[in-house]
Amino acid sequence: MSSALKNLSDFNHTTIPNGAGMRIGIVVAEWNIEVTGALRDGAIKTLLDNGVIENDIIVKYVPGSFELTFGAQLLCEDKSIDCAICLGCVIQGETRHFDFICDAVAQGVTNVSLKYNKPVIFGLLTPNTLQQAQDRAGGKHGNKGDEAAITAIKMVSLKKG
Ligand code: DLZ
Repeated sequence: MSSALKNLSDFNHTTIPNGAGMRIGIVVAEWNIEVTGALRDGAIKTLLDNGVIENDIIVKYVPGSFELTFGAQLLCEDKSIDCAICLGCVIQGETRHFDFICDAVAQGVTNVSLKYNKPVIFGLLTPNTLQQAQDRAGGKHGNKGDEAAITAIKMVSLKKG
């Protein structure tokens, strides 16, 4: 996996805009909540560390990753929200469920983003094992929630110009 070569929480190589004044929605899948809760916590801490204030972080929950894009759509309908971050974890199983969910989320994130002209961030872990997920949710490869938060700030800054 490419993220094994990169720490998802290492942003030393990049300039991060200040997030003050940005209003960020986060939608969290409840499936694999021990992983997605860690992604959420990482994202919130990273937003706060980079200037977003607590009142401007709106967290919503959906049952599973398949529902992330509808959650993102609800957040994007709110004119005060600049960006939606989708956080989920789909672990490869023995059936094709994995492929259907991952494909639907990837396509749905793109569709919602273009429909509302707002950044929608793809914070979906797609590991083969729970251990690989934990390694990327505050473990040895960092936290994809941190990466999603930095991407959100950068994309809102890009849009605001
Ligand atoms: C059904 C299902 C399965 C098998 N696996 C996962 C998973 O690994 N991660 C996840 O976020 N959600 C999973 N789900 C639930 C679906 O995302 C969805 O909530 C249900 O199919 C209901 O639409």
